[in-house]
Amino acid sequence: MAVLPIVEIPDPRLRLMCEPVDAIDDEVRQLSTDMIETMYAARGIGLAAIQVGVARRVVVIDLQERETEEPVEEAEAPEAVRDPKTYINPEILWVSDETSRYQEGCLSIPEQYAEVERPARCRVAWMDLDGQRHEEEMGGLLATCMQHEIDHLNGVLFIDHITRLKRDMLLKKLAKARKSAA
Ligand code: GNR
Ligand code: NI
Repeated sequence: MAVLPIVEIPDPRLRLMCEPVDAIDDEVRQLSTDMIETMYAARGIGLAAIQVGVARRVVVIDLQERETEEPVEEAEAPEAVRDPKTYINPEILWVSDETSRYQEGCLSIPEQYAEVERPARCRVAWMDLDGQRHEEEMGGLLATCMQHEIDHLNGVLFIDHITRLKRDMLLKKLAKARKSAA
């Protein structure tokens, strides 16, 4: 188990097209375990492998681990509410015409948020860690998070979905925050 460092913009690895996983082996299982631990440590609700520097099509999601205003001690986060899922080679089969808007954030673009419009529902196929194929129609935050994560597998970031003006403002804010933290 390991908390891995998270790759942040403008790291060019975030723009790579990630490679499908062809065999679920110990390496993929270890990657999944480390990604889940890293996601919880960073208080994210999802994580794509490229965010820890691995250009493979692996995603972990746990919507329970919502970001909160107050920092919660690791020991206080009840294990019982944790329900991490690993999605291998996730693929979007269908999206709804209806859209929804969420205030999105990304662990690779720290502490910057913007409203993103995406299809409200999507049908996704994936493989689990046992090599079992699944297919499910998703809505709500799961649909948004899944689309955000699958974007990562294709080198796409949420800032690619907002206007240039909003993107430039967000990147300026990030540069300023990094400068004052340095
Ligand atoms: O923690 C995260 N929160 C979030 C909020 C709205 C839409 C998507 C996300 S995913 C993000 C973690 C992350 O960067 N995943 O790639
Ligand atoms: Ni992200």
